[in-house]
Amino acid sequence: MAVIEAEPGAIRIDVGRTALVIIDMQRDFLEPGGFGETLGNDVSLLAKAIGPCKAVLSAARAAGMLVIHTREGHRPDLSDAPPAKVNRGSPSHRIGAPGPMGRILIRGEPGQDIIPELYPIAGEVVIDKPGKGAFYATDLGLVLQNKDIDTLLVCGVTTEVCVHTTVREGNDRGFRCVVVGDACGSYFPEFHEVGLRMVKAQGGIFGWVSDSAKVAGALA
Ligand code: TIU
Repeated sequence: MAVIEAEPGAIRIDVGRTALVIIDMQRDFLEPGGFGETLGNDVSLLAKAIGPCKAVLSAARAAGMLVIHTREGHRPDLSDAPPAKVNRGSPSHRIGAPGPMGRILIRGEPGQDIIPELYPIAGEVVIDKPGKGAFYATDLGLVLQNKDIDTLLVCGVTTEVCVHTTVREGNDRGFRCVVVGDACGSYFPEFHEVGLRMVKAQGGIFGWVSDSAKVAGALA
């Protein structure tokens, strides 16, 4: 058992029933020269989350916790990509178009893979997801059920998009979700701040918000 200091209140976790879920820490979203930067985003805003993610990942590995990494991406033939998603934005920046690190958001391309700093090791689960939420059209729920998980520690990018959608999905499925605030990031700082506030408002309507030092300290 461990107690994590968080808002709106401390949460007691069973480490054996808790999973660390790292959302979409992919090269195309985070690295200078990647697709995210090509769109005009300041990727340093996301890079701030790498150190805190690494600290939580190290603590989770040391504690023997289940670690799950997700990657947003699609099949090369785009058969799992909704036309409404593919047709968004200018043609040169669409899913499947050639990008600076391979075809944009296509599984198997270098840019779609996880950044080296947080690369999965043997025994960790990698979930390829076609949507924003990590539960949608994936076997994440099955993995969590089989491992008897009741609590998720959630990190990654971006706070208001894929992190938020996953937390909302997890909350509706009965999982207690603890968002590690400084281990998340957004291209829009105000969305990051408000996104975190939305999780913990109303007595923790979607879950809890903590930070990497508190989580790592609780797992030590
Ligand atoms: N992983 C994730 O959040 N995917 C996005 O497309 N995020 C944006 O903020 N665009």
